[in-house]
Amino acid sequence: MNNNKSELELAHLHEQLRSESVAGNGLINRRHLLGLGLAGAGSLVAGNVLAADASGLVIPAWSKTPGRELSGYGSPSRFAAGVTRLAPQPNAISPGTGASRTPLHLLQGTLTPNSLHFERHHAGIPDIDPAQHRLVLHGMVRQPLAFSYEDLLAYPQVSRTYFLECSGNSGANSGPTAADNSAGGIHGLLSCAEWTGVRLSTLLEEAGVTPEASWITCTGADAASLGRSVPLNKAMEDVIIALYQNGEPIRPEQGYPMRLFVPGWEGNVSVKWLTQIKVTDGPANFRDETSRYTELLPDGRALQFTYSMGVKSVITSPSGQMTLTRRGLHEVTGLAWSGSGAIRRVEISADGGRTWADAHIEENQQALTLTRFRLPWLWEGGEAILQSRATDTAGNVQPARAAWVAMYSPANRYHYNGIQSWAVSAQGEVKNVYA
Ligand SMILES: Nc1nc2c(c(=O)[nH]1)N[C@H]1C(S)=C(S)[C@@H](COP(=O)(O)O)O[C@H]1N2
Ligand SMILES: [Mo]
Repeated sequence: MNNNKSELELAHLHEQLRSESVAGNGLINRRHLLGLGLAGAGSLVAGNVLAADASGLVIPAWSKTPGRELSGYGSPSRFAAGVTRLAPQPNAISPGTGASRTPLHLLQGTLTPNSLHFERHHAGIPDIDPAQHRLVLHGMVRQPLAFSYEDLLAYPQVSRTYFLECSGNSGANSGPTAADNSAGGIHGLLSCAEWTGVRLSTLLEEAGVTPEASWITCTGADAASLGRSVPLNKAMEDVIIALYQNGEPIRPEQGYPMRLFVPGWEGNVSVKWLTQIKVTDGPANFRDETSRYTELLPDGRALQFTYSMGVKSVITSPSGQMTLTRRGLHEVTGLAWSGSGAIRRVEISADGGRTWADAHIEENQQALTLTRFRLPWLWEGGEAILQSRATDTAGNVQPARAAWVAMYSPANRYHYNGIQSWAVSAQGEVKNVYA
């Protein structure tokens, strides 16, 4: 291989790219990059021009003998064994209580594999026998009903793709110092799946809600008896009793055999292992909507029933604790979402918010799901601060961290949706910073 030639060629391509920048510090026009064709883009990504040589033609061992047997339930390649949930040390008193996070920085696309869906349990995962489980619908209804799992499977079902986010997600970034952590470690109480189940409105209509009713209160069958209240209009609008997740029966971690799924709202409201729905004329004021999952304000008052998740985005690559090992072209990519609609726009900055460029997102994004964004970035070994800023179809714009912090008491950790800043050092090390 002729290295001089490749370096010259590379310098020429970088020059061309620089002339097509869309914002400061190396953000590149994506259409222009694609216009360079495979030769240009490919050599930039490889970092040099690859010359075909005989080593590429050697037949590897795995091509010479038949591979292993089939299996009943698939698992990832052993070479991808590091792609796991980020689980903390188990709680000594109650090992099933706590949270594990989705490794957002190790995944692509927008759907979370079921095995990597984040977990948040207040009293472990109950081992529920669907043949014995019941969902009771009672309270302000003409006819109370009790459904078995089999009963529910016989109802008409719908499939919808929705994100699920814990309102405690990203709470670390509301603290006084920026934690040294990965994108998943900070923001991984976020997942997205296709949920299939029965619309709650179907069951409420069958039971016959009485005119004075205005809320439902829902309880899980776990030892926490987690309960949450939901206004009746939301319950009738798009809430489902989810039975399947990405096509297979919902996992025990996610609420097997059934969970409430409340699209766009804080994860805590989507009661897992759902066993009771009571129709009422007011909220129950459960523990998780009074002492927890309320937002303390600077004046000491607290917000209650902050249901919808704010507009938000995070760059998943390059992101915290990664190291860029070569100079040249990289793709900045990440996820954006909102509880108030679809994502309309994501902007990216590589200079700490001084200049911004629109990232590429696919057209016609659906509401209440994850949106993947991408933008080419030419990193030539300088320092950078990468940020992303999302706007939703309702016109909400993701706030700067300082603007978010100013709205709440320093003690509040819920509903953090400030802009994430990743600092890139001249050595290519990427770190969480407050910018
Ligand atoms: N019954 C019950 N439902 C529950 C919980 C729980 O501990 N028990 N955790 C809640 C919280 S705080 C969140 S963020 C979501 C997490 O859902 P997941 O574990 O499927 O990701 O479930 C909610 N529903
Ligand atoms: Mo949560």
